[in-house]
Amino acid sequence: LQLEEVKIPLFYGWFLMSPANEKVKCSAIDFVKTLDTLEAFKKHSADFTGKAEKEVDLEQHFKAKASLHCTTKFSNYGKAEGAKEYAQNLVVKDHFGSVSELSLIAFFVTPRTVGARVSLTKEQLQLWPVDAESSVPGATGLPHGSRAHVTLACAAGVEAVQTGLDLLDILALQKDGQQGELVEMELGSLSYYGEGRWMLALREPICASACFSSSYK
Ligand code: 2AM
Repeated sequence: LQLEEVKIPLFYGWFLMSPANEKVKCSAIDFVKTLDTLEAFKKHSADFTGKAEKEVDLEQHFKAKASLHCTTKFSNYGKAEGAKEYAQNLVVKDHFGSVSELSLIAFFVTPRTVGARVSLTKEQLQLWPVDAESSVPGATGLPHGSRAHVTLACAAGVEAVQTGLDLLDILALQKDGQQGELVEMELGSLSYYGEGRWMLALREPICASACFSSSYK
């Protein structure tokens, strides 16, 4: 048997540890269930169903993710741009296997995805690729780290990569000064940005322990 060259993973990220993983999943389910009962949401259910008056069962609409993480670099086994440089970055090597706290500051829902926005610390930002935002049209000018998120669920046929794009889309609307309808909830204030886009800014951020590591599948 010959030793092969070390392969670059599919992606790097912070993987939520137990019990944080379960805590975040439960909070997300609670939020989605509550959202579904709100009059403000029902008024716009056509964004999800395509038909006026037809209600949407959000729990049916989405398929929840089992193990949660916040992707830093999607390397695609070395095929993605900058994958090799990221793997060789000393900060990445030094932090590999380290545990830190992720701060979840908002939940968001679109007809495609459910996610949690992550606010990265200065140290965590060192692991954030320089082009994570600038590589997305429409997201130029958003601060480094804006795209950081945890994918909680996707609608049928939707790939997880969509969650970060949905987040950037909402942040670009916020930056343009669009302040949608506001609904005060126990967890924080909920805003509607049109086309089925909702964001709940959490009154109290959710803290989740996570391990910086990589995944091969
Ligand atoms: P996510 O970070 O929004 O969850 C494996 O596919 C992981 O890498 C998923 O968690 C996924 O999305 C993320 N991912 C897939 N393709 C990506 C891409 N092109 N850019 C950034 N992240 C990607």
